[in-house]
Amino acid sequence: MTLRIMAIDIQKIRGQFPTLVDASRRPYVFLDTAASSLTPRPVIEAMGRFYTDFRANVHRGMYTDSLRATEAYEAARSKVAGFIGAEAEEIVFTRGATESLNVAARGLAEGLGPGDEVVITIMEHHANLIPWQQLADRSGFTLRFLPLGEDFRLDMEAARQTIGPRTKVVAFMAVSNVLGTVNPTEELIALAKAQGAATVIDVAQAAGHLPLDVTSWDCDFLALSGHKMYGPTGIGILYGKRPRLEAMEPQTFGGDMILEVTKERSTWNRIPWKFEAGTPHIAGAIGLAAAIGFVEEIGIEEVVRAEERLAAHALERLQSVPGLRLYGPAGGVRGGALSFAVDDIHPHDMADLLSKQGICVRGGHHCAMPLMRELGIVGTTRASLGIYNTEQDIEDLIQAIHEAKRIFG
Ligand code: C6P
Repeated sequence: MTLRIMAIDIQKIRGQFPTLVDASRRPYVFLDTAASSLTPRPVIEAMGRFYTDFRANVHRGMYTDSLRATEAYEAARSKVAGFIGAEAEEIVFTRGATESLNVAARGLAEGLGPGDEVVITIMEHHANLIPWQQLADRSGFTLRFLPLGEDFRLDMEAARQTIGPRTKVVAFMAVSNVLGTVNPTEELIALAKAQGAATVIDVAQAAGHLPLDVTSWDCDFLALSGHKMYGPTGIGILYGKRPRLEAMEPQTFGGDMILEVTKERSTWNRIPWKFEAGTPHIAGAIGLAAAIGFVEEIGIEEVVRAEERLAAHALERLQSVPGLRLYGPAGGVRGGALSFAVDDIHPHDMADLLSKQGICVRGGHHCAMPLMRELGIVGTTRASLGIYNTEQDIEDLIQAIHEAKRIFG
């Protein structure tokens, strides 16, 4: 079945998502894709087929179901590779972006010590901050932060000053989960490469929303989660450039990641399997491949266009609410995370009042506490967009915010 119609048919897309078509849920307006997207039927069905048709472990059995499971699992790896412009061997399945970022950070920190610097941004999710903090404490390297400049975007002048000869790693998010800011990925990679520094890109909020191409970016590592791009929870990937992965020691030990084991010592399997100890999330990988298929059916360019249009509309509508402060770029290229505060209503109260009206948003610090401190706030209310959202969803949100204001008024 093809979902590609002249302009995309959002109603048809919505029909693919069980929770959106379940009338018993109404009112139900889902605006929390940045936390975790909804899952379309093709993904649920692909995972179901694994459990009903060929449920077996991978890389172990010689019987048909095990061979089918292995084939589907490795085909999923190839699908992910194609989606981001990589080779299949460069795709390591993980539990999600958090695990991927931890693995990349530990691997890169191996060679770092006092005098070396790792540069991240002030808007990072804790998943791309705490691993570096911990490793800096142990290894003695310095962690430096790129600040915000105008309109909640990175201060690139400061980036040019900060990324220098001591910089060994530049690790940053492509799109902010709080501000919706789209960071200048190519420019940051160029600054890092000019200093011979490694690059780690957190695309948790970009995957499924923007085109990704590790070959043209020429980055060293990239991390994403399946559940934010219409895939299942508990699965993600770490992309690592082949020589990087080959040079990196495995961090988890056990079955499947070895070549030869004696009582005294062990040798490692080839990449990517040396990083996948134990039985993997087979259904998750299959589901992730189906999610990529779902996005590709629509067409990533169409996704970008639809989300940009809706984000522009949402910004305009939000800014029409008296007393609403927006935390994020007010226009231009941006992602679908729309953070705001209204009067002095606490973000948790706002999220709760919206929830009572059937609107699903997130309130709080969004795992970005240093950013909140920088902004001088405890948190925001965040509405975030996915491919299934409509102008009606935005209208319902605006009405619900007015109602919350009235209750607090
Ligand atoms: N952000 C949010 O509500 P995991 O939890 O491993 O799938 O993803 C972590 C992560 C890493 N980077 C970015 C930019 C993210 O947005 C997230 C997850 C969710 O904003 C849950 S805290």
